[in-house]
Amino acid sequence: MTTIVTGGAGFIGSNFIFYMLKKHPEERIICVDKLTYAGNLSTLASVMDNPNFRFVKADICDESAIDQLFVEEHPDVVVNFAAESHVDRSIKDPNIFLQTNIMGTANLMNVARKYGVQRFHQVSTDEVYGDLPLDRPDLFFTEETPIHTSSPYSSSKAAADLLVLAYHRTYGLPVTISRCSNNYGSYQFPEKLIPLMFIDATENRPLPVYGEGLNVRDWLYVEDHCQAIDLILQNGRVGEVYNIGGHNEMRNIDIVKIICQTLGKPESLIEHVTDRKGHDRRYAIDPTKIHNELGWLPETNFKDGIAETLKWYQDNQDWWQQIINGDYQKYYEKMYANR
Ligand code: NAD
Ligand code: TDX
Repeated sequence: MTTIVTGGAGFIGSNFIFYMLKKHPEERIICVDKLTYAGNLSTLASVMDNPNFRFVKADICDESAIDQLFVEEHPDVVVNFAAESHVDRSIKDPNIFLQTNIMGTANLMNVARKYGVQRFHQVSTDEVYGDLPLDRPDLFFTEETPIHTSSPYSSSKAAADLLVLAYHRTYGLPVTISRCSNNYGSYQFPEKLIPLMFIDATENRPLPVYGEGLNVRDWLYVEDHCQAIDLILQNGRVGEVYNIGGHNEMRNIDIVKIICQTLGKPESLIEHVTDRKGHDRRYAIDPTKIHNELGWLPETNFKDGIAETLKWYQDNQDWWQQIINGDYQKYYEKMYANR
């Protein structure tokens, strides 16, 4: 069995590669990654010498590179993590999101159709459902919830999902889609809430909470997401969408306070800044389908997962120092100055 994992030098893709090489050591994994600002080859250092692993630097939009790879590797499965993934960047500059997230997915599927695969799995997001009101804790996203996006990022992911389903219906491509809630864990790029607040707090800088900080996200430990995708690859029904989430809703402000407490930093570092444009209020996944059909349940509770994650960032300063010493400072200036 040979699986192509796109975007494997990023946060969730790298964790998925580690998970798969450990869980299925007999299977071959080919990581395809363009190494954008979010991709980091050092993340994959521990598996580079594994004979069942190969890294290929390529853009998923590059038809000839992807075609050539299929000729060389005859993959059975494609798992598409590669994407522009940060909502704030999509608000500043949407175009690359349309290119990678929509055209890149179409390009991968065109090549997969040409050579044939057992499965094309699209890693999607709960953000395609839009948001839920804060005063209706009884409402959740199911797989039947209409697509109703807010940001250029979520719209590009929704467009890709529709294309994936169309390739199944029109061409019979054997697809599955997973729509997961917010992930946290090791190797997450520090533009996202938890690692960003960890680094700012560590360096005694202001913690920029958007608006009142009352927006709610449904947090899932990254390894639980990886396990769910593995189950979908093994036993998921072709043509189906599976929501992934662990009923762990938290307000942003409470996450930031946990980070302050864990690091022994004062909450006076918290600074309420101008809200994100079009900011989704609440995400909350109903994971009944994946639980009933595939027996999936998250294994890591938030208390343990966040402690583990913050410890990982404390123990792996080299990993994030390398990032914040590069273009990251310019990004931070652009995104947070005068906010
Ligand atoms: P990330 O930004 O950390 O990693 C994305 C990776 O894709 C990087 O390694 C980058 O170099 C690579 N990439 C970008 N454009 C590429 C291209 N054109 N060709 C090849 N590689 C390219 O993202 P992440 O947080 O790991 O998210 C992975 C996937 O999971 C995305 O599809 C995202 O939409 C989805 N998702 C993320 C979350 C979350 O909480 N982070 C939740 C649900 C779904
Ligand atoms: O500096 C910040 N201050 C702040 O208050 C940042 C970076 C974020 N926030 C808020 C905005 C959100 O309500 O924290 C919440 C989480 O923000 P992000 O980490 O940017 O994640 P989110 O926008 O919820 O999207 C994430 O989950 C779904 C991933 O980035 C997406 O790729 C995924 O699809």
